[in-house]
Amino acid sequence: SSVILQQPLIKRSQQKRRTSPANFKSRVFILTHTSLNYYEHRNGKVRSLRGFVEVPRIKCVEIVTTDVTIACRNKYAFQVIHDNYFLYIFAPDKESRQQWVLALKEVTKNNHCLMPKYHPNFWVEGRWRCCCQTEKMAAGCTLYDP
Ligand code: 4IP
Ligand code: ZN
Repeated sequence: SSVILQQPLIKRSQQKRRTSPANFKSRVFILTHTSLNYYEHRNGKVRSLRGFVEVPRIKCVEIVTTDVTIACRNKYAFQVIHDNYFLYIFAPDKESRQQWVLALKEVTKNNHCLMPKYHPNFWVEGRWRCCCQTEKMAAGCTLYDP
């Protein structure tokens, strides 16, 4: 499948296990019509696939609006929600973030699993910063515009 967008961005670990660290990694993201893949970058070459999200599994793609301090050098956050995971990705500037969000919305617009509502802010210290709900999987508080 042909490449729609490719750029080094920073991602936060998705914390798939209770014991997962909440760390940030610089990865080369590649979007195609079928998946969003992220790779480790080595010696100026894109190498070793670290993870991927299949396009049909994506439920929501949106900017994160927050006052929370972002602990990595890229300050423009967006979210890719898939299955029960939240993939937070950090772009170096607003333009890059906008490009990624628009491209991801375009490839996912006909997905059957799109969420009616999402959380525009982060989950911090046991609650959603947007709506204060204390259940991580609680329904979103803001209408999703695909
Ligand atoms: C890893 O930390 C990396 O952040 C992984 O990111 C991440 O996987 C892991 O989270 C996390 O434990 P260490 O390298 O310090 O072990 P990457 O795959 O980009 O290397 P995700 O799922 O975010 O890709 P878990 O929760 O998946 O284990
Ligand atoms: Zn919320």
